[in-house]
Amino acid sequence: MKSSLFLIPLIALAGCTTQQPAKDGTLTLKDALGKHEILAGVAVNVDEVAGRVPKAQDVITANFSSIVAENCMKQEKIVPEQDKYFFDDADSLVAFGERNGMKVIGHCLVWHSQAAPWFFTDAKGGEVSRDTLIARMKNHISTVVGRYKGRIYGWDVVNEAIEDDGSYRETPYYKIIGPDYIEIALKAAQEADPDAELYLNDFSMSKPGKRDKYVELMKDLRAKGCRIDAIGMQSHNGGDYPDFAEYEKSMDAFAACGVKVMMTELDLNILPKPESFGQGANVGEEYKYREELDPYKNGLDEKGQQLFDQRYLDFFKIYEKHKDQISRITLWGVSDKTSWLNDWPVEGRTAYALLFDRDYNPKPVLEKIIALF
Ligand code: 9MR
Repeated sequence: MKSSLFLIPLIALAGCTTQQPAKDGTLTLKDALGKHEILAGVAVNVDEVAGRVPKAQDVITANFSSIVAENCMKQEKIVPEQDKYFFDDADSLVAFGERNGMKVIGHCLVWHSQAAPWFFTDAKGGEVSRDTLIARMKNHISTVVGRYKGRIYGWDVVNEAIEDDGSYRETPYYKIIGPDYIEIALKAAQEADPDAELYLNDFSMSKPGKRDKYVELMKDLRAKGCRIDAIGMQSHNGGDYPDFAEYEKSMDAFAACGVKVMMTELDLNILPKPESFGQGANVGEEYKYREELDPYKNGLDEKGQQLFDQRYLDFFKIYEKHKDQISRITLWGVSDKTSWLNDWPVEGRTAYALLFDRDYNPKPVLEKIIALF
C-alpha cells in the first residue's frame, strides 16, 4: 500500500471522529466505507479465526469492521446429528469478532444447502411431517439465535429461497411446510433476539423475476408482522455479469421497500464460464475440469488483470453511487488462496476473486476502491 492515491491525508477525515486511519496514516477499506456508515465485511473460516493463518488475521483486523462465518454456523456444522450441537467454532468466531470490535453477522439459519442430513427425515427414514419440520426449524432458530443473543448484529434468516424467474425454490422447507416457512422463520428469529437485524439473502438479485418476487415478498411479510431490516444481494459477480443497469434497478427497488441493501458475499469470477453456466451461485451446479477453463494457473496476464481491476472498480462505483442505500459490503473470503471460486463451478482452478492475493497482500485495485469513497 504505497502509492500516493492510498495516502489520503488526515485532513480528509475532518469531521469524522469514529474512523481512524491505520498507524502509518493510510486509510483502509473499513475507514473509507465507514465514513458513509457502511460496514466493510469479510467472510472468515475457522483456521483464520483460530490464528492458524497469522497473515489472514492481520488482514481481517486491519481492513474490515464486520465478519461473517463462511461455513461454521451452517446447520450441518452446528447440529450434524439430532440434539447434538457443536458450537466451538461458532463461539470462537463470535469471540474473535468481539475482541476486535467487529460486527458479527450470523449466516445462516434456514437454507436447503448444507442442511443437517437428519433435518428433513423422520425416525423411519421417511419425509418428516409439516408440524415436525416447523418445530425443528423453530427450535433450531431459537437455539442458535438465543445462544448469541445480544452478540450477533444481524442474521441471514432465510437464504436462497427464490429462483431466478421469481418462483419459490423447491426446497424441502418449501415442499414440506409451504411458502409460509419464511414468515415462521423470521418471527422465530425476531422472538429469539429482538435486537438483532434480520435479513433475506440470495444470489443473482439483478434478475428481474427474482427482484420483483423479493419486493412482493417483503411487502407481504411485513403486512403479516415480520421485521426485515435489510436484503442481501450476494453479488457473486462475473467478468460479464450481472447487467449493471439491472443490478442497480434491484438496489433501487429494494431500497424503495424501506430496507437497507447489503452486498453480502461479494467476489468476482473472471475465469472462463463453462457453457450453460447459470451465472449465479447455485452450489449444486458443477462442471468437469478442462485446461481451457483454467487459463491463469501461474498468475493473471495483462488482459486478465485489466478485466479484474475494471470490474471491481465498476462495481464499487455503483456502490458509491448508491451509498445511502447500502449498510454493508462483505467480501466472500479474505484472500484468493481460500476463495470458494477455486473449486466452483469447476474444481481445482486458480481463481482471482478477492481483494487480497494468495500471499495476503492487498491488490493494487484496493487503493483505487478506497479513493472512490
Ligand atoms: O463459500 C462456501 C463454501 O466454502 C462452501 O463449500 C459452500 C457450500 O454450500 O458454501 C459457500 O458459501 C455459500 C454461502 O453460504 C451461500 N451463498 C453461496 C455461497 C457460495 O457457494
